[in-house]
Amino acid sequence: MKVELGIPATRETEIPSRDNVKFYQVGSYAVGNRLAEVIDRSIQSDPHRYNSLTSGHRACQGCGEALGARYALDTAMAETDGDLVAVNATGCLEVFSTPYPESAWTVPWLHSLFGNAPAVATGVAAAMKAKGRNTRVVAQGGDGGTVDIGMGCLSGMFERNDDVLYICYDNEAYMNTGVQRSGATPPTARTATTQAVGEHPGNIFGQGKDMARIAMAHEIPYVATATVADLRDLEYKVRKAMTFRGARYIHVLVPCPLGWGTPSNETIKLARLATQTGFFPVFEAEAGEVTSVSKIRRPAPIEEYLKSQRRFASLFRPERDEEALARLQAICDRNIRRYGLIEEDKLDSDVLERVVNAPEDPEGRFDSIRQATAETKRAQVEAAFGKRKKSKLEGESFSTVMRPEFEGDARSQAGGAQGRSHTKAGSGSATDKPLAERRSEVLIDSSGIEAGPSVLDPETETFGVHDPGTTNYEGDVEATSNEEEK
Ligand SMILES: Cc1ncc(C[n+]2csc(CCOP(=O)(O)OP(=O)(O)O)c2C)c(N)n1
Ligand code: SF4
Repeated sequence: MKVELGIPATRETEIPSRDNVKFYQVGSYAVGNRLAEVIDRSIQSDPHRYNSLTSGHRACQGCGEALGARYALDTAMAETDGDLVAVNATGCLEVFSTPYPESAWTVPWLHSLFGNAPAVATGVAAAMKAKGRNTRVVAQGGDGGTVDIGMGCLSGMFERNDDVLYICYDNEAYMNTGVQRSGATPPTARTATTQAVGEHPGNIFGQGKDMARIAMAHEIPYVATATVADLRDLEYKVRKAMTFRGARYIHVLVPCPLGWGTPSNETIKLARLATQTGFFPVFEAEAGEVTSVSKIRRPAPIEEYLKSQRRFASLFRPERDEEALARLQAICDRNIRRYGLIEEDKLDSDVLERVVNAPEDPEGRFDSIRQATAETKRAQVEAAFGKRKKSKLEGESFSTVMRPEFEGDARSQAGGAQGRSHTKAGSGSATDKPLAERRSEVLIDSSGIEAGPSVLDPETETFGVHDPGTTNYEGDVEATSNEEEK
C-alpha cells in the first residue's frame, strides 16, 4: 500500500565539494582532507586558517560549543578576509575564552551583557556603516542568552533586518551557571531547575521554544540549523550566510558533556544521533521558507540518542517511562514528516505508519496554551459571577453586566454554539423561556468552559451572561444571591 507522507518535497542541502571528499566515517562529513584538491578542502584544514578561537581557552573536554564556535568564526573570518567583529553574549563561550586578563580570541571581540548581544551587534554594524567601513559583524550566544533573555533584542534585530549574523550555540540549558533549564531544554531532561523527581521527572512537556522557526517567522533573509556532527555543513552555512546582507540566524546544536552527563568523546556521536533520529532537524530557510534539508539515512530510534545521556536517566530507571518515550519518538516522527527528512520509500512500513500518524504537536505546546486560555475564560466567568454578588437582584434580572472586552467573548460563546462539540444549543430567544429552562442552557465550549448564554438586558442595553442560578457554577451563586436579597 502506498501511503503519502504529505511532506514538502524539500531538496537535499548541496554542500559544494562534498561529493569529491573522501569520507572516513559513515554518516559524518567531519573531515579535514588536506589530501583533497585545495578547492575541496575544509576551512579548518587550511594551515593558514584564522584560528579565531585559539588554544588556551578553558572549555571542558569535548565541549561542542568550543568546537562549533571555532569552525563558525574561522569560516566567517575567511569569508570576510579577516574584516570581522564578533560580539558575545554572557555564557560558557564568553567565560571560558576570556578569563581576565587573557583572551583566546584572535578576532576583534566584544562582550557586554547576557541578553543584549544582538543589540550591541546592531550598534557595531551601524557604527561601521557610519564610518564607511565594510566590516561585517557576527553575534553569538548560548541558548539561554538567545531564546530566553536575549529574545527581545534578537527579535528587534530581525525585524529591522540589521546586517548581523547571529549564531546560537544550543547546549539546551544554562551551562555556565550550573545547568539550569532554558527555553531550549527538551522535555524530560534533568537540569538543576528541573530535577528528576516526582510524577513527571525532568523538564515538562508543553513548554519550550523552537527558535529557528521563530526566526523564520520574521522572514529574515537566511535561517539555518546545524550541528557539530557535520562541520562541513556548518562551514557551508556560515559561508552562505555571509553572502547575504541583513539579519541572518544559525542555530547550532552543541552537546555539552558536563550538562548532558555524557562522556567527552561522545559529543560528535550524540550530535549525529540528534539529527539521525529526527529530534534535531537540520535545514536551511530563506525569507521564511524551508529551502533545503539534510536528509537522514535511516531514522534511528530516539532511545539510541537518549540512553547514554544521564540527563535522561529517569526515562529508563527505575523503570521505563513508556509514555514519555513514545512522546519523544513522536517529536522525531513529526519532524521527519514536517521537514521531509527522508523519502517515503526508504522507510520501513511500520516506521512510515508512525511518521504519517505522528501528532502535529507532540510537545503539547498548544495543549498548554489551550489550557491556559480555558483557565483565563474560567476566571473571567468566575469574575463575572463574582460581580453579580454585589449587584441587587430583581426578579429575573440579568445580574452581571459585562466588561466590553468580555462582552464580545460571551456573545461569541453563545453565537458559536453550533460549532462546538459539547454545546447544548438553545433554541429561540432566551428571554422567551421560563427561568428553569434557561438555567439548563449553560453552554459548555470545547475547552470545557461553562458560560451562561449572552442576552440583552433591556434595562441597561448591555449584553450579559445569563444568570445560571441554581446551576451553581463551581460556587455559591444561589447562596450568595439569597444572602444579598436578604
Ligand atoms: C542579567 C543576567 N542574569 C544572569 C546572569 C548569569 N548568567 C551568566 S551566564 C548564564 C547562563 C548562560 O546560559 P546560556 O546562554 O545557555 O549559555 P551557556 O553557558 O549554556 O553556553 C547566566 C544565567 C547574567 N550574567 N546576567
Ligand atoms: S559546561 Fe558544557 S558548554 Fe560549558 S564549557 Fe563545559 S562542555 Fe562546554
